[in-house]
Amino acid sequence: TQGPVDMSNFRYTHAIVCRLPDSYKSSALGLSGPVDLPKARKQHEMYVASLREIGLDVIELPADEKHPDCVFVEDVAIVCNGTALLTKPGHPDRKNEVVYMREILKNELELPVIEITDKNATLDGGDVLFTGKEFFVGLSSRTNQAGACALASAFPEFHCTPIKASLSVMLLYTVENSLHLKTAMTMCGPDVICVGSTPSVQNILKRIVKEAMFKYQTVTVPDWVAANVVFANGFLLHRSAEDYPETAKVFEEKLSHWTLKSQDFSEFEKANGSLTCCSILIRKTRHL
Ligand code: CIR
Repeated sequence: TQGPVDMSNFRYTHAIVCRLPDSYKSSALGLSGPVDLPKARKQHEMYVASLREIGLDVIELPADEKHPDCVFVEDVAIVCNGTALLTKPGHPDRKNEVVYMREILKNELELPVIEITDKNATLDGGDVLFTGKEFFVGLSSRTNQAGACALASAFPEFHCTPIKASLSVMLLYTVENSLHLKTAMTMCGPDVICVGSTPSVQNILKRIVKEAMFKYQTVTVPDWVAANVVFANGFLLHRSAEDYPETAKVFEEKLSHWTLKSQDFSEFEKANGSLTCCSILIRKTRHL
């Protein structure tokens, strides 16, 4: 049996985001279609506004033209339990995104920052699913076993399980060369995993459930990309009915006990970006 629902690991005080550089339009990795930059900026503004409405102090990093993907801050650091782990981004073009992030985490947020020393390790934050009780790490084109080990040793208080992505999903994504575990599943409540209905994603979920230390419920949505939601402070930020009507319906039917906030995110999806990608959520117990 489960204990009482524990919300504490889904309460946050701060969020780090990064403004969108112009270079995103032409040079973001894995672009699948032409980006409407003004529309992307509007979507990002709405996203930041939502984070503020959720009650977060939002720290905005300036756009970094040299790093077209810098808007996807989730990949460069994992913050949990008051500690930050700076990652080793799996794509060479993104490695130096950690430089800005280190500075903010240390100097502005005054968090202890752990660096990965293993030269062979690669780790993208998008592959790290924290359930509030344990970690799952997707082994992907961006994240390797050594990266998963680095995560495990940075947060020894939590169990950490590496999960191999299934072949079909790998094939699907090798094209874009960007599979992140969290693109396909995220937490949509304490002990509740939101996941797409496609067989390949369900296959990954099965492995997670089998290896998990704790029990989880699931909410299944028809559009697997829209299973990526931000759950924070009792709010659920999800893809809009305009982007994914069928999935938005599921959220309204099954998750209306949270305050639902809907978000258009088409221009970020074009570069394999999802809702969680664009922020790092932090809980500071002590006020700055
Ligand atoms: C990349 O390929 O790195 C970016 N275009 C997309 C990163 C998405 N991040 C994420 O899923 N956490």
